[in-house]
Amino acid sequence: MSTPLLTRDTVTPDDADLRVVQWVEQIAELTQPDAIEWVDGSTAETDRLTRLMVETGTLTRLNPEHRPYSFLARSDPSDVARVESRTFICSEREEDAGPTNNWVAPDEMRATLQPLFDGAMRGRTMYVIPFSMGPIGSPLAKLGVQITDSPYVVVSMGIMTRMGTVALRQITEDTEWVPAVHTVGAPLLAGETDVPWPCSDTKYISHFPETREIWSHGSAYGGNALLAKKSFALRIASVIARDEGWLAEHMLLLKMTSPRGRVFHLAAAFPSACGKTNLAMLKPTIPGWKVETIGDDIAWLRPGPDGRLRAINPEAGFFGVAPGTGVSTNATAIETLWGNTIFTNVALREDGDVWWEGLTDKAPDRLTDWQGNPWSPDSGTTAAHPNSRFTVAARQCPIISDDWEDPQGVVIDAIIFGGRRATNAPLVVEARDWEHGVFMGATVSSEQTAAAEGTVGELRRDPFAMLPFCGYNMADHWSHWLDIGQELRRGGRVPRIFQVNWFRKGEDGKFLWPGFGENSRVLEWILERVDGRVPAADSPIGWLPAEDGLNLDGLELKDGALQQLFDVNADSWLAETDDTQKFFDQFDGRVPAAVQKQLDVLRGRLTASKQ
Ligand code: OXD
Ligand code: MN
Repeated sequence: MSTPLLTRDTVTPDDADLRVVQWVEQIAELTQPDAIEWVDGSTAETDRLTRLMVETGTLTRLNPEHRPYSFLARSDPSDVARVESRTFICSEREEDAGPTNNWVAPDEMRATLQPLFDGAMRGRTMYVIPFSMGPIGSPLAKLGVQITDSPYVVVSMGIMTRMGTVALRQITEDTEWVPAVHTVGAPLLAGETDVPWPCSDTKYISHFPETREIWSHGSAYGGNALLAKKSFALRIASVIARDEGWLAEHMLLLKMTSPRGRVFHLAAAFPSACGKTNLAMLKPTIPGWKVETIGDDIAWLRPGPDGRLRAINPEAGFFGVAPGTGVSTNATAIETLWGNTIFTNVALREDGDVWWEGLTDKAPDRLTDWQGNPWSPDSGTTAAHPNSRFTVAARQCPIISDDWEDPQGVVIDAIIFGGRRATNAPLVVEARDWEHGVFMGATVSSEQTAAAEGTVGELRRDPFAMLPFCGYNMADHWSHWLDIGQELRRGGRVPRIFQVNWFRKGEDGKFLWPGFGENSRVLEWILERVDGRVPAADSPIGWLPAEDGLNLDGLELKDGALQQLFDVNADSWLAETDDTQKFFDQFDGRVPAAVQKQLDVLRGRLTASKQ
């Protein structure tokens, strides 16, 4: 079936795979755009789209003297974060989505979406974005094609993925590719003028794991709309990974070189807005160590032919949280943002540059806030939205690692799970073995941040930091991790697993640990453990640094802080194990026996420690 649109105006690339062309025709017929553009990924194209968006008011060009080739976007105030309550996993069977996902049967969801997508792109241009997650041609990479009616999404996808002709050429007759359809859900009637940030109150971010499709309606913000990121690289990829024997995880990747010159690679999972970008770009405060960045959000990990766990960053850019990223906290990120950056929902300075809370210690006297209103430090509001973002190419990072695009992936030496916990969780603890590590991942809990809608500060379970991102039953995800562990064990090279918490607070409500660059001390301990160079002390919850094990040279901690950072209070831990049991009970018997056993062993150890 072909539409007049395609035959009349559209330049369909000659080498486009027929399945892609037919799908594009089908979506055009459904959504009825005014025009169709196949995105080639060229600079000229980005240039044209950014000019267009400056004209329509979607983007403001920043002062090129301060921020060359950079733009500010202000979203609609109703469209500022991922909407987890509107995110759906539409597997055939409810139990395959599991209790931590919103489930709707695929037929029912299709019936709901059909009228919403019908004519949804009227008055707009439909863009076709072929993209590769992972270096082009890497055996670990995967392909997708996103259709969108938002030029902001096109330009952002161009930063976040390898987009355009290079990716389209990878799709041939037998290649698997994931189709992703996105509309802002705001058709324009003839003569109607557009708003700078079109969106709709009717939001659906829907995933069909069996058919590996994504359909998103109503939002143009971040993970709701840049479908390569959370929707593909985590939700759909986690399902593909389960079926193919690998892992798609919400993890940063970094390379560390020790003073002795040994190179390590780490993968670390943290819930959203817990400082992943800061950790990925850490400036060590301890002499001799070097940190280089590979990725700040997502890792795809697969046991390699040599039996070792290898990982790639499937993304090509950073979509980082701006507030809290500052000259004193993450100077590397600030350097990365020198230009070629899209800022969304930050404040605008009078000199045409940007500002957000935490960028500098002192706020400028006058700003325009993220909603376009005049702002001063007395306004009583934040100038930037707490979930305001920067979108920038990873290759602009001054400490990007030379192996960040290694098509074979980097070998992982250690895996870290973290959360934002005011109490209980120690600064660092090492798992006894892979199974114990899987238990640690399964029981991560963290205080909620502004990255998604919800009550900021509320403690919630966030297993593997994947709560909003696992495309299948979370308990099956733990079984899959156990299987991967077995495979790695057969190869004889199992990475060690650790849990960290930079956010523990003392009785005065203040953080006990300075964080940021000082976290290098914790990473040093982790890597010295991997290297077999430092002893550890047994505890009911795992291996803690032995007395004087952590390098605290030159660091002034408050009296008693160290003891509080590692305090294991058996009673509050036992209360937490009760809560964990309740959490496990939700999964109707799908929690793997090995994970349940870890909980029972932990309870036994805690009880014994009281005697
Ligand atoms: C992100 C998130 O944007 O986790 O990375 O919300
Ligand atoms: Mn994330």
